[in-house]
Formats: sequence, C-alpha cells, structure tokens
Amino acid sequence: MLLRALGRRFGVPGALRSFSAAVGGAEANLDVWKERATKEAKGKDPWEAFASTNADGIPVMPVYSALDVADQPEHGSEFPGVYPYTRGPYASMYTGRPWTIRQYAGFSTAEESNAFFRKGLAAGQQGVSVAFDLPTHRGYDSDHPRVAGDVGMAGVAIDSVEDMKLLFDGIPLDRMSVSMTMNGAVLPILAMFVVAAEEEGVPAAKLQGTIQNDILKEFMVRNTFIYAPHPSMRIIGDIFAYCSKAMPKFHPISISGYHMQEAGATPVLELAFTLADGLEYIRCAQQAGLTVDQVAPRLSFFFAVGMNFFSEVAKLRAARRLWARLVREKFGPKDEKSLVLRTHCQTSGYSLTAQEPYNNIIRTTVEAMAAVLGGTQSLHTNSFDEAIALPTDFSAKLARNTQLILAEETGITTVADPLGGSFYVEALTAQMEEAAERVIREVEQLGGMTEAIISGLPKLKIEECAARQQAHIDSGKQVIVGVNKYGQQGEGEAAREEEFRKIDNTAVLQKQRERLEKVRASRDGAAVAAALAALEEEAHRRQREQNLLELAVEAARLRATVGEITQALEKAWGRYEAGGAQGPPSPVRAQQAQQAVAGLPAVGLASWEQPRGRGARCRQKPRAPRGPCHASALRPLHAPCTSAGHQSMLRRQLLSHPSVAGPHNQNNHLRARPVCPSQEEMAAVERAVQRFEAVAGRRPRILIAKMGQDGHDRGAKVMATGLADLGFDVDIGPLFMTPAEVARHAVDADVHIVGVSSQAAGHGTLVPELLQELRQQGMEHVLVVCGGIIPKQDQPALFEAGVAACYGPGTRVPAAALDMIGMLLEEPELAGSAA
Ligand code: MLC
Ligand code: 5AD
Repeated sequence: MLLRALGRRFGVPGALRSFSAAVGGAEANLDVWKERATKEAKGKDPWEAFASTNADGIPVMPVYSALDVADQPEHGSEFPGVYPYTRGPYASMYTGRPWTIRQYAGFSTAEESNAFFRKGLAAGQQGVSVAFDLPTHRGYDSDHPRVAGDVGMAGVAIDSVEDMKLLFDGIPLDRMSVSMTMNGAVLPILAMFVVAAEEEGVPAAKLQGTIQNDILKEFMVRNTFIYAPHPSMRIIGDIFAYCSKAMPKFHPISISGYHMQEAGATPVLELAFTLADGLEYIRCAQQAGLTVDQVAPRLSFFFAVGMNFFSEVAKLRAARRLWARLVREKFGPKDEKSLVLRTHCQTSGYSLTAQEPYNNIIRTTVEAMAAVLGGTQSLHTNSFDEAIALPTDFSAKLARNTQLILAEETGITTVADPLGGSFYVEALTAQMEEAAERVIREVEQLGGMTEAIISGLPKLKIEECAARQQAHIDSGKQVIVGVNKYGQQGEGEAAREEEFRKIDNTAVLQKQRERLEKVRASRDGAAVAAALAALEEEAHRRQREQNLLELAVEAARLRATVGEITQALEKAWGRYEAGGAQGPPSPVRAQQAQQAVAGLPAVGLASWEQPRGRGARCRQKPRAPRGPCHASALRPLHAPCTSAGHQSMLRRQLLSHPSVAGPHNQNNHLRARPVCPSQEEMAAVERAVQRFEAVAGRRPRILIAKMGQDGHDRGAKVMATGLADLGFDVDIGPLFMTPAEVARHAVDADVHIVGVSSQAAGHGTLVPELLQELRQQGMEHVLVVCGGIIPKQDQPALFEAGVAACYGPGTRVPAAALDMIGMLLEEPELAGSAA
C-alpha cells in the first residue's frame, strides 16, 4: 500500500514499478477471491472461517499476496550474503557449499564413540559433534561416587587428555571441524581438546569447530551448570579471550535456543532469548577486554527446528536479519562479518514419539527441510528411536541419509533461499522479527540476560508456553499422529523394541577407573597440584590476572583430570544449586507465579521448586515429622472434569507424563495419550486416599527423587504437583542426589513411597543401589516405583531388585495414584490400575 502510494507520487522505476503494479492487480483480485472464498465458506466471512493463529499467537491468513508485503519494500531488494543477511550468510549459499551434515553422537567409552564417529564419516557425515556423558558435563571424574550410574550412558565418558586422544584417534583435527556440546565443565574439556590436538601435531591455531559454552541457557532450561551465573560468565569471557588469540578458526560458543524450544518455548520466544543471550555474550567479551570485532565474527548459533514448518523457516530468516540490525545498532562494529549470524540446527527431539516410532522418520524429514530452506549452515537430524534410546547404527544411518537425500537428490541446493519472496514467508519473517524484538527489549530492560535469568522471567515464559502447548495436545487441537489421533501400534514396531541400544554401564565404569588410575600413577603429582592451585588462586581473585583457559590447558597437559580442574575452581566458587540456598531471590518469579496461563494456574514455575497444586505441601528439604500432616484436611475436593481446577490438574498430569526425554536427552518429550480422568476415577482416588488415611493415620506420602546427574526436571516436578493435587503428601528431593541421599531423605521424611524419575538411563545402576540403601536403613517396606524412560528390556532387572512398578509413557497420574495406594494397602483391585 505504502509502496503504491509512493509510486504514484514520485514515480517508481523498473522492478519496483512492476511490484507496485502487482499490488494494484492484487487488490482487484482480492475482491474476486473474497467473493469465491465466501461461497466456499458457505456464506461466512472467509477470514473468520479460514484464518488461524500460530503457536506464537501470530494470526495466519488463509492466503497471502503482494498486499501483505507491500509495506516492506526493502525486503524485496534483499540478497543472500548481503546485509541484513535475511536470505543467508553466504552469497552463493548451498550452490557453493551445502550445509554440513553434523550428527551429534557419543556414548560409552572414547574408543566406542570414536569407532561410531569414523563409521559415520565414512558414510557421508561431514562434521563431528560430541555428546559427553552427564558426569563429564557436571565436572565429575568417572570414579566419583556420586556419578556411577551415569558414566557413559547419555554420552561419552571423558576424564583426561588420554580419553580425549582416543576420542579423536584417526580424525584429522586440522581438517575436520569438531563440535563439542559442553557447558558446565567447559574449561577442562576445551583444554583437553587443545592438548590432545597439540600432542597429535595439530596446533591450536589450526583447530576448527565449536564449543557450546552457552551457560545462560543451562540456567534457563538444561541444568548442567556447575558454578553460579556470574563466575560462569567469567569463564566464558576467558574462553573468548583465549580463542580470539590462539584459536582464530574456532567458534568459542554456540548460542543455543534449541533447548529452549525443547523445554516448551515457541519459535519467537526461542528466537528472542537466543539473540538476547547473544547480546549478553558480546558484552561479556567486552568485559574480558575484547572488541566486538574480535568476538562477533566467530559467534555461532544453534536453533531447534520443529514441526511448525513455515514458522521455523521464517525464524531462521528473522534471526539473521534481527541479529545483524541489533549488533549494528548496539555495538557499531567495523567488520561486517560481525553482523552475520551462522547457525547449526537440530530437528526437534520433542516432536518425536515413543509410540509408533517410524512416524518419526517422516517428522524429521519435514523438519530437516525447514532447516535447509531456512538456510542453516550445519544440521543434525534425529534418529527415529530418539524417544526410546540412543541411536543404533541402523537408526543413525537413516537419520544421516535423510540429509544426504535432501542434499543430493532433491535439487534443494541449486538455488539460494528458494523461499525468498514467498508472500507468506516474507510476511511471517517480518512478524516474527518484530515479535522477538519486543521480547528482547523486555530482557534488555531487566539489565540483560544474566539478570533476566536470575529474575526467573525467561524460564517462566518458557514454562507458560509448554503448559499452553500441552493443553492444545490434550484437547486434540494440536494433532500428534499415532498419539492423540490415529493411534495403532503395529506388530512390526513392537518387534523392533529389542533392537534399541543398550550400554553396559559397569563395563564403561571399569574401563574409566582403570584409565584414571593409570593417569594418576604416571604423572608428576607435585606439578599437577601446583597447576590446580594456580587455577584456584585465579578464581579467588576479584580482578582477572590470568586467563582461566590458559591455566586449564597447563593443568590438562600435566594430566590433571576433568574432576580435579573443576574442583579447583569449586574451592573458590562453590557448586551452584538452582533454587537452593545459593539461588537468588526472585521477585519476578513470585509475581509471575500468580499469573494464569490461558485461565489455568501456572505450574512448575521455577527450576526444581515446590509444586503448586491446590493443597500441595511439598518440601525441598527433608524434615522429620512423623505422624499426620494436618494441613491436608483443608484441601478442597477435586472438581469435575470440566472445571478450571480439574483442568489444571489434568494439564499438570499431562505435563508430567513420563514419556519425557529419551534416556540420553537434554530435552523433554511430552507425548502422553491425553485422557481426561473420569469423575468416577477421581472419586476413586479420593476414597482410596481417605481409606489409606484411616488405616495409616496420615495420607500417603511420596518422595519424588532424581538421582545421578540427570537434570531433566520437568516431568518429575509436574508429577509431584499432580499427586499433591490428588491428596498425596509430596516431598521433592533436590536434583543430582545419590541413592544414599535419597534413602536418608526417605527415612527423615518417613515416606511410604519413593518415586524415581529417570530420563538419562541411570536407573539400571542407581535404583538397585537405592533399594539396597533402603534395606540397610530398615526401610524395606517403602514402595519404590519408577517413572520416565525405562525401556522394556530394563524392567525385569528392576522388578527383580524390588521395584514395585514402572510407569512408562502414557501412564495417567490418577491411575498411578490408585495403583500405588492399592499396593500399599495390598488391595489387588486397586493395584494394577496403571497397568
Ligand atoms: C560455507 N563456507 C563458504 C560457503 N559456505 N564459503 C563460500 N561460500 C559458501 N557458500 C565456508 C565458511 O565461511 C567456513 O569457513 C567454512 O566454509 C565452513 O562453513 P560454515 O558455514 O562455518 O559451516 P561449519 O563449519 O559446519 O560451521 C557451522 C557453525 C558451527 C558455524 C554453525 O558453529 C557449527 O558447526 N556448529 C555445530 C554445533 C553443534 O553441532 N551442536 C550440537 C549441539 S547438540 P570459515 O573460514 O569462515 O570458517 C545439543 C544436544 C544436547 O546441544 O542438549 O546435548
Ligand atoms: N547421541 C545422539 N544423540 C543425542 N542426543 C542427546 N544425546 C545424544 C547422544 N548421546 C540428541 C537427541 C536429543 C537432543 C538433545 O540431542 O536428539 O533430543
């Protein structure tokens, strides 16, 4: 419209004149369209009949035309590789060089992971991407007593340079770009990578690749932090400084929105928080003494690509344009490379289902197409068994081939930004840019992302989105084929369950212990101690004197381990506990906690905090009151299915469904069969709780426990809220407990049940240990149940060890509640409700 007016007034030449004419023609045709669409809508206004709203609340019209982009004529003149880079960071895009096929992988020992990488590379993969196990993420050596059950399970176990050398054996580090997803223990891991390469003859200056090193989103959603936010940012500044000097070809950070979307963020929210994190990291680099041009050209990004096809394409385009503009406005760089956003993408783990897993191949293909049509530089495609286990050789091959087929069979690479100019894609790109910028402004007003995270606001917003999305899945508004619509488990699929990857945790542990012993026995102990002392001393200083990565490289060279380097800093900074004593006060959180999402009270608002069910009385710390809990007498009765109260319970119940993250994942799968519990079922739970109270003198009391280094807290938090809503007394243990700590907590709180939530495959070792501890404490009468991702083949051993029930994907909370009370009261008609 604007363009047409300008054209009429000043006269517009050439291409713009024809654009203007197109707008004129579109106006005329719009009337005809309207008339015909009204007829097809049986007389209704077609906008009302056919328009919708996307996940971000952006209205989506049934048709787009030149009219919808007429007020953004500047975008019609954009080219790939030219500011503001909407259409891609490179001028020739995939015509010059297709994206990098970079599959994320890692499990068991360095040797096994190395063999897996080499196989992938031989079969068409182009870049390496390392998944570390949870002990490594959290800075523990494999032989640390806290972490036994997690060693080698969700990624590869790395303790020292010796492991790192084995991990990259035969991989030419001067030519192959390597991504390492490491955030908490980023200093020892990056240092060991540098030393391993150096000892193989590759100097740091030649290393190419990326370290994730994005701690802000760990506090928001991923939970593998070690130190508090401020010292963590100090580390990042030092890594920027070191890399800009010594590793110019390396990306010192991968600013990640991926995990935000996995935790529930909509595409706009993911985009906004990721770019806001990026701005914060540039400021962090400046504080470390660097200029914007010394850091910005090597920043890299990482986004999730989910099933919202056009939103995902538009998100990547909007990300590049908004980033270029924000960096130019806020930091005024001289080097144009500072404005260019380059990104890795990963298809969404959240979108994949444990039910009918072959459907996941189709979902991943569609998501991969969105990523490449959005112009990603590097891509990981998930395996179809994502929601069940780590990829097998077969599922990994299909995932890799998805990309090879897209790159080499479809012709997608022959034109740069082939969706550029699509009326819908351009309009949506502009709308997403605008919406994200609004959120970024809000964050900046809070003082930037570090302060915003400390306030709890981003986490809260993400959790609100998660709740809204789950309500849509629950109501069937958002269809998940094979889950809430058209579900039919075929026989062939059940048969394949046997083929999921299984890791022998005990064997990995044994190997790591042996290697650690060897390393410790053969090094110069005094030199190692001095190197560690230097690290500690620097961490104690108020003003930077030495670079922490430089000191860590020296320690790694001397064969200090991941655990030792982490501990040296821990002595100065302590270990951060989110929401715990070191957790910051949270005025925003408290205020927002009162707000409702779509008329429903918010749930699970802060990391691992008290659930907020009606009448919920959940505690974080064990207390030792034995006897009745009086407050529960005040708990209102459950409302019927249609009431807001019930909906809140139901929504929590669905959020809590144990089909959350795969055993290896840092994300949350939420694929429950949404079943609205009947009023009879609710009444049955109510009666069962009362009967239990009459017999036991108090309500059933459960401790919800997370053991090991598994930080996926969403499912467990919400399960706690659901049970509290149903009248249970619920205790929640902190994250990262050992079996002995859980047993002690169970004794102190005198619980009837311990519910173990396991999403990182640690249950095989940790749960039997817990049962043993409980027996030693004389608590063998306590019922132990498991929820989360417990593959079928793991269950017989757990039952044999004494586990009473495994509540897998699709279990409803009321059914589990009845089942547990039935087992406690030894009433077989109740027990079995959740079968
Ligand atoms: C590329 N190049 C071109 C070109 N395309 N040159 C000319 N014309 C073209 N069309 C050049 C680039 O400039 C660059 O050189 C080189 O080729 C490589 O291209 P790139 O675009 O930089 O690709 P790549 O090396 O693959 O790097 C992509 C990246 C990087 C920048 C996004 O950061 C990366 O690989 N990230 C991966 C992150 C990742 O895998 N994370 C996994 C997270 S899993 P030059 O000289 O400019 O370098 C996870 C899960 C969990 O987090 O929770 O555990
Ligand atoms: N190997 C392969 N993929 C993994 N993921 C996480 N850990 C591994 C691993 N060890 C992937 C999954 C998950 C996402 C966070 O990363 O797709 O959803």
